This record gives sequence, C-alpha cells and structure tokens, in this order.
Amino acid sequence: MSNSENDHSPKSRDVDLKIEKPKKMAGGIPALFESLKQIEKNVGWVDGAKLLLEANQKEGFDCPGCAWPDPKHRSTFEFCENGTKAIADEATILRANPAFFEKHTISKLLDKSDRWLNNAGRISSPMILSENDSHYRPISWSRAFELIAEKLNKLASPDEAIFYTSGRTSNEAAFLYQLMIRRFGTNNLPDCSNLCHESSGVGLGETIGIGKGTVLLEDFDIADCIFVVGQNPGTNHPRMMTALQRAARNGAKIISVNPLAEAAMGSFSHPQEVAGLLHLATPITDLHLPVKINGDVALFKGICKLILEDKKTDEKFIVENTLGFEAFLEDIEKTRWSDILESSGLTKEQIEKAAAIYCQSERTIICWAMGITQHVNGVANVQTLVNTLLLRGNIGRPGAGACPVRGHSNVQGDRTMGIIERPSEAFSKSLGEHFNFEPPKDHGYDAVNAIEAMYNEKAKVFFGMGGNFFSASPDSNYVAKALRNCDLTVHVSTKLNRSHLVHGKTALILPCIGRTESDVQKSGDQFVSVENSMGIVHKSKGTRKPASENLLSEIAIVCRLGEALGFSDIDWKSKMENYDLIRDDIAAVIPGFEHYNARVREENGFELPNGPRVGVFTTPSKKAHFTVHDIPKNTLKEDQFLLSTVRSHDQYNTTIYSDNDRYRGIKNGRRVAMMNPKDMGALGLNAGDLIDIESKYDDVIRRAENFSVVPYEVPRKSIFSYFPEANILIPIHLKAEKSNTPASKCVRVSVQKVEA
Ligand SMILES: Nc1nc2c(c(=O)[nH]1)N[C@H]1C(S)=C(S)[C@@H](COP(=O)(O)OP(=O)(O)OC[C@H]3O[C@@H](n4cnc5c(=O)[nH]c(N)nc54)[C@H](O)[C@@H]3O)O[C@H]1N2
Ligand SMILES: Nc1nc2c(c(=O)[nH]1)N[C@H]1C(S)=C(S)[C@@H](COP(=O)(O)OP(=O)(O)OC[C@H]3O[C@@H](n4cnc5c(=O)[nH]c(N)nc54)[C@H](O)[C@@H]3O)O[C@H]1N2
Ligand SMILES: [Mo]
Repeated sequence: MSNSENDHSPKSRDVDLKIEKPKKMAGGIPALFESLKQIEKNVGWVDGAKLLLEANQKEGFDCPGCAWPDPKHRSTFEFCENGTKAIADEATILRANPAFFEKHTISKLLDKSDRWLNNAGRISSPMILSENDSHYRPISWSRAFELIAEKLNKLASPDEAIFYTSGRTSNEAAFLYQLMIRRFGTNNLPDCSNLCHESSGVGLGETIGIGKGTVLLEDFDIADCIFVVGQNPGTNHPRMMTALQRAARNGAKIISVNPLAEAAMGSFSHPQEVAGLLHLATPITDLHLPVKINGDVALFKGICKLILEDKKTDEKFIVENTLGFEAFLEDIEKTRWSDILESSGLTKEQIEKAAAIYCQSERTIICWAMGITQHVNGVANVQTLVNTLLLRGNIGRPGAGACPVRGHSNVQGDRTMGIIERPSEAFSKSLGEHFNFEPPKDHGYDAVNAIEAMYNEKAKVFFGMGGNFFSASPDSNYVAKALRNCDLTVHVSTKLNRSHLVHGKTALILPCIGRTESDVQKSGDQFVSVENSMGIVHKSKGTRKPASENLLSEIAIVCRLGEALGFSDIDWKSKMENYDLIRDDIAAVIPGFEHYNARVREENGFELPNGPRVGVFTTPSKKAHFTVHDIPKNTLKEDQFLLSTVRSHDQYNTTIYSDNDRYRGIKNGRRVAMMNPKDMGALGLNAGDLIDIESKYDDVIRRAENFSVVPYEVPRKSIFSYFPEANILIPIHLKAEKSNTPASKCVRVSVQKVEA
C-alpha cells in the first residue's frame, strides 16, 4: 500500500540551495547581526530596541523562545539570537487581516511554504471557514463562541472532543482551560509535551518520583562535569551557552553526545562580551562522542560498566537511597562490549575517556533533549541516564543532577497546572472540591491517541490552544485525514500556520494577544506567570500595544467559552476581569502554590517543591530506582538508513524564519538530507542530487519527495532532515514505549535517486 499522496504541503525541490562548510563556532558578531536583521525586518529599529530591553526582565515579559531559566542578576538584557527572532516574529508589523484571507483561497495557501504562511503576519480578527467555502471570512467573537458551544453540546459524549495545548500558554490560562474542559466532562487533553519531553516525565517519574529535572541554574556554576546529550543548545537554548561557557571557564569538563558535531558545542563566543565581539571564543566541549543514532543506551551502559569495573561507585549513596542495584549490576556485567561498540558506533577508548572524566568528577549534571526522548526506547534512554547519575550519587546534591532541557517556554508550567490526559486522583479530587463538581475519571487521549481517535471518527471536534498540531505531528498524511474527518477544528493562534488549512468541515481561528503584549482587563493591567525548565515560577508582563483591537487574551477566550457552554456555576466573568482571582484558585487547588499572588510578585518569583533536588526521593518506596534496559537493535538492510528529524537554526518548531541553517552551512533550502559522504559514494550520489526518501512499516510506504543530498559529517547509515518537512515519513505507531512520544529521531528509511 502506498501512502504518499500529499495534498497538504509543497513538495518541490529547493532550486537555489547552497551548501557551505559547517561552522566550528557559535555566537559572536554573526549572531548579533542575524538577530538585528530579524528585528529590522519585523518591527524596525526604534521599537525593536525597546522590545529587547524588556525581554526576561523583572518587569518585562518571559521570552517566548525557550524554557531556559533567567539568571538572578540580569544584565541590561539577556541577549540571545534565537530569542530575539521569536520576539521579533510575534512583534511583527505585518498582519494576516480579513483582506489577506479574502485574497487567498485555502487551496492556494496550501501551496505556500511554512515560511510564507508565517510571514503573512499577526492574525487580526476571528475568522471562520464555513462548510465547503473556499475562504476564511470574518466572524464576531460572540458568534464564534456560540458556534463552538453548539457543536460541543451536540456531541454524543464529551469524549468526542479533543483539547490540545502548545507550551506557550501561561499558568493562569492553562489552569482555567483545563477547568473548562473538565467541567465540560473530558480528560482529552493532549499537549506538545506528548511530542516532546514525555519520555523524560515518565522516565524520571518512575525512577526518582518527579517528572522534572533536579538542578537549578546555580548548579552549573559549581558542577565539574556536564554531559550534553542529544541536544543542540547553540540553536535551541542559546542562553544555556552562557551557563556552559561559565562552567567551562570554571574548569568543568563538558562532554557532548551527539551524532552531529553541532557548532556551539565546539566553541562559543558570547555576543554580549567584548571578547565575544572580537571573536575570541571559549572552547566548550572537552570530549565529543559522535554516537550513532539511538546508540545512547549502549554508550551509557558502557560508561556504567567501566565505573563498576573500576569500583568508582558511590556505595553509601546506593545502599541508603536506591533500590534495584543488584539486578542492574547483573545486567551490566553480562552486557557485551561487542554489543556496546556496535550499537554506539564508538571505540572503547572514546567510552573510556568519557568514563574517566565522569569518575574524576565530584559533581556531574546530565542535560538532554529531543535526541534522547524521541525514540521507541525514549524512556529507556532517560532511565539509562538516571542509572549513570545514581551510580555515583549525582542526584540530590549541589552541582549535580538530571537536567531535561525543556522546549516551549511554559510547557512545564502547563503540566503543573493540570494539562495532562491522565490527571492524578489527588489533583482531580482537589479540583472537584474547590469548584464543586465531579471531574471526569476516565483517562483521556494523548497526542498520538487523539490523532487515531479522529482518524477513526471517534472524536469530532479539535480545539487547539496555540501550536500547530498538524505540522508538529508525525505521519502527515494520516493526521491530515484525521483532522479533515472532524466536524469542527478551532485554533487559538497568533500566526497563520498549516493547521488552519488542514481543517475540519467547519474551522475557526481565534486570534489572541501574545507574550510581548499588554493585557488590560476591567480591573486594570494584568500579568501572567510561567514556570521555567528548573521549576521556578515567575511573572511575565507584556507591554506592547496588542497587534489588533480585535484580539482577546487566551484567558478571556477560555472564560467566554466557559460562559457560552452555560457553566454558570463558575464565575468566569470575575476571573477574566482580574487574574489574581485565578491565582487564588490555583493556590487552593495545587500544592506548592500557597500564597501564589504574594510570592509571584517577589523579585525572582519562587521555587516549586522538588524532593529529589534535595535528596528526598518521592517514589512510593521513597528510594531512587535503578532500572534494566536492553540495548536497542536497529538492524538495517543493506539499502536502509536511520533518519533523525532535527531543527535548523532558523526555525521555531513549525515556524520557519528563513530557509538557512547558518551553523550547518545550509542556505536557501529545507528539503535536505544530510548524509555521510561514504554512503553517498556507495549510492553514486553527489552533493545537491535529488532523492526521494521512503519509509516502509507494516507494508505501508510513506514517501517524501525531492530532498537534496548534503554531504555532512554524520555516522554511516544515517540521514538528518528537518522537521516538519520529513514528518510524512514517521508512522503514527512508531512511538516510545510507555510515553507514546513519536520516534521522530529514529525512522528506518531507504532512498531513491530522482533522475534530473
Ligand atoms: N530557536 C529554537 N529554539 C527552540 C526550538 C526551536 O525550534 N527553535 N524548539 C523548542 C522546543 S519545543 C524544544 S523541545 C527544544 C528542542 O531542542 P533540541 O532537542 O536541541 O532540538 P532538535 O533539533 O530536535 O535536536 C536534538 C539534537 O539531537 C541530536 N540527535 C538526533 N538523534 C540523536 C540520537 O539518537 N542520539 C543523540 N545523542 N543525539 C541525537 C541532533 O543531532 C540534535 O543536535 O528547543 C526549544 N527551543
Ligand atoms: N519530526 C519531528 N516532529 C516534531 C519534533 C521533532 O523534533 N521532529 N518536535 C516536537 C516538539 S519537541 C514539539 S514541542 C512540537 C511543537 O508543536 P507545537 O507547539 O504545536 O508547534 P509550534 O510550531 O510551536 O506552534 C506554532 C504556532 O503557535 C501559535 N502561537 C505562538 N505563540 C502563541 C501564543 O502566545 N498563544 C497562542 N494561542 N498561540 C501561539 C502560532 O500561531 C504558531 O503558528 O512539535 C513536535 N514535532
Ligand atoms: Mo518541544
């Protein structure tokens, strides 16, 4: 069976593609220059300077770029190239207004690139696409809410509706949103976490008792060894580079584990330092381990084997704080070096070097991101990192710990607020008691289950609070059919994206104000709050004039929908008028938020309770758990490769700022396949040649067409392409055990040359 008819995204080749040498260093003047270019293009100089001065300041807004924490002592502004792009992108003066929608039919818009769609600007009015119509047309807010309420109330069961959340939504909006959904009667709350760090949440929850990291920013200053595994911070968390640079200068040894030698992990020059501007870079990585795709379990089992052989474990810690050590030891002893070397693709000397650095360290942090979580064995990957930390007592003391580096700026906070399809009994009980209703008991759909439910016509309404569910999801053809099966699709959005175009029978776009914009309600100017990657909750207050007078805040949208649904037992109006009241509700329902309103107003916000951070494991046994994991087998036929989908330097998830990937030397193109030159030679491929990439699982062939080959230093038999262009190749059922996260970093594919 073939599943390659793509009627939702452009698929033509990049005609102007340019391939240059990848960079060995990140930051410096080019970074400054690139961000100023984005500012100039989107908002102009005067406004731009003011905007940057407000990012991540005490009285300013939280940068929508990533979830990396702010230092307590902030300089005039924490500069970050990609944060600047995210801010400029939201603050753009361009508008996707009713005239824009009048001009373009849906089918014409489907042919445009993601970059083009985003460049249409901020959506300025609520819009509706009626059944069988060719254009989105303006609709009043009241009519939009009435229509959604009508469709929701007509469903045979509340479980036929799905409510997605992307991770930019504030704590206050997320809390009210889940309240409205549970009051409606369902736990169908998939979120971007399901596609992202779910494997971290599950892996950490089972082994240490909390699904979050255990370190604080201060720990980076005293760590003497830091692993950066499956993460590209120079692009995706540039502010982390400041912490790594400081750690390196303090003498910490930094080990990067990544099939690609990402530029920033080579060396980094801080664009805000004089030395940085003179291009004097700090070397970052002491050891780079170019592991094969999905070779991480093997590598870390190898490291553990060496620690055990050399008797470098922390015995006291293991005896007092852990369970499962015996079984773990037995498994490591019988793991063969031949399997470790074969799967990791590394030499024993490389692994010995890493183990030696680790064993010399007193305080080690392991950081990771999508290179670890987006695998069938994503949870096993995370737990293997936990084993490695536990073996030397590196959780629960200063300068050491587990650091899953989160993506979206409030993805962690949204979870804390109850955006989850499997709420704990304690949470449901507390919510029900405070608001005097019976929350639904059955678990809901996560992202992958939600797609399957829509595909199988078990769910009929899709509501997205932010994000771009279509483009972020795997198996593009499958998810297109799923969304098109719906009676209604609704998106609360700031910018136009492909999810507005791959729609249900009726579709709505509800435009909202963004992070950078002021939010004035009846009781006055409001602020919201967010939780960063390290569990610190703090204020965020935009100051710019909203992009249009016809926007509502996400909170107002939820409240007005709650009212339209007829849930008059909850005082939506007062909450919408004064966000302090929402924080009082949160304080009453969620442990750790006592005196929320007072504490969030303190200078650096407040830290949420985190047992493992201080050595108190919060598993039922009160101990941390060693776990046993087999080395995954990725047997490939002669013509097969493993494909990993990654971000370029000029995109924010599905928002594409430009078609360049500066550090990797790729220009004017995104349909690319980075391949090892030896593999190219074996297939008779030259740089710039066109290939089709195919995956075949369960007899279904999925095809991505017209990708240009780029020679790159990657392990043999691997291909790296960009997300979302390559998502069409990821089968819906190829997902992590236990966490259901799509295995976007490890898909078996083959390639065919396209003859010119
Ligand atoms: N500018 C910018 N910032 C962002 C984002 C963005 O798109 N743009 N997205 C945000 C979000 S939501 C997230 S989740 C984060 C994502 O941040 P990252 O996780 O850094 O993003 P990815 O590009 O997916 O890349 C992960 C890295 O994993 C490596 N990798 C791939 N496969 C493997 C493997 O099998 N093993 C190992 N060890 N490494 C592997 C890749 O080479 C790549 O360097 O960034 C956040 N910040
Ligand atoms: N193949 C592959 N697929 C992946 C990944 C991968 O590495 N490989 N990564 C996955 C990961 S880690 C993630 S987190 C997901 C991301 O999935 P999503 O979070 O769903 O996607 P984004 O691209 O971040 O969403 C962009 C849209 O959000 C809207 N938006 C921006 N700011 C706001 C706001 O303040 N409020 C509201 N309401 N809307 C706003 C804009 O309309 C914009 O078009 O994708 C996942 N998909
Ligand atoms: Mo993410």
